[in-house]
Amino acid sequence: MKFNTKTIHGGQKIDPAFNSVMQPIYQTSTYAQESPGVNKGFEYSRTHNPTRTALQNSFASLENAKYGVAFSSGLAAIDAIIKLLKPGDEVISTNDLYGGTYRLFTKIFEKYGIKFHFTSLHNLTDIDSLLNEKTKVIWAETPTNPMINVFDIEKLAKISKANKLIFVVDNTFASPYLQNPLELGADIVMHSATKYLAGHSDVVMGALMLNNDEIAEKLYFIQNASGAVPGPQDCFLTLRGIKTLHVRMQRHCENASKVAHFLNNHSKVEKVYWPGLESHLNHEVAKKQMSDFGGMLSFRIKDYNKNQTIKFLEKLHLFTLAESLGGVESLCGHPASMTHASIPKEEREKSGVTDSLIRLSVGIEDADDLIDDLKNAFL
Ligand code: P1T
Repeated sequence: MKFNTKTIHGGQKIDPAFNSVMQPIYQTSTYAQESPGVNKGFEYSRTHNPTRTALQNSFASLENAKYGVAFSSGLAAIDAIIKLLKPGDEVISTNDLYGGTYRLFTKIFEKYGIKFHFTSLHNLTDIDSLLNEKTKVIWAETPTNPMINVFDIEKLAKISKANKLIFVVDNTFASPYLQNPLELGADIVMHSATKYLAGHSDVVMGALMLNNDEIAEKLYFIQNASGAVPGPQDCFLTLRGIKTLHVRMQRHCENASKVAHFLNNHSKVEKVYWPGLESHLNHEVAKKQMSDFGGMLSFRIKDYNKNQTIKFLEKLHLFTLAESLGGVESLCGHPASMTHASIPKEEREKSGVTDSLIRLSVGIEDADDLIDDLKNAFL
């Protein structure tokens, strides 16, 4: 099955109860048993729910994975992965990553004795210098949030394999439409399905996809034992969103390209971060591992300070000032005071998240209207 068919049919079956074409919302916490332990495979909805099972099958199909695991948010999915570790274990992570992921690592898991090293994953010798017998995981986002850096997944996978590590790729910004990290050697793919997968800014959801039987068994155990599971209504909404992922992504990429080129040619713009631009530091890697360049971009306006940057954002109308990304509507954000506020200033500035950085999630409206909105904000 090709990707554009998988979004609609991947892992899906006609529901046996009434042959409904769409997956029903099984809004139930529990299931009648004929006798203790004798049931139709469902006992309690924290453990299994048919709507969630259908979604997990869709997740797996999108990343060509054997297993899909659904969580109540992207962060809950990340939390489950780190729970595979034990005190003393170490993680090498990119230093350019979603602020909430950084907060979870440093404010929650460091307390339990897990050590996180934040470094630029571009420099493979930096990784070498951090590797030791306690290292268990390499954690990469690509493209990164919010600097839109692109890391070479195959190269990182090689290092990870050579050192018997678990290599995790947060694939939220690309979506499975643009890249499939498992095929490039990653062990676990993670998504904030809140974003492109669900696609309509109406649900919070996390996803893990993987092929390894042993790790999958542990993650399903953690999913049930820790209990951060999504409800059936949210599973339904995500399944419904996924059915149009390919057409939405195509338009996100087209519109982002137009917006990126407009900004790149604007006399007041200092720098645009979008991997489709030849000037992007990792343009060649992006061309190699992504089928297009995505709907997320960041930029800076020449000589703007924090106040001027925020005023610019306030002047936008079609780009709504909001957290999140990946929905059909365009959003804009100020990472330094919004999505990345939980990273200390000194730390975030090392990766370029300064007060003048603006992040755009380019939606699927008419690109001319989006560009007009930006033009007006420059006036
Ligand atoms: O919000 P949640 O579904 O829990 O996902 C967390 C998450 C994980 N990874 C990446 C790359 C993300 O961007 C996010 C969430 N990000 C935002 C809310 C944001 O505006 O960047």
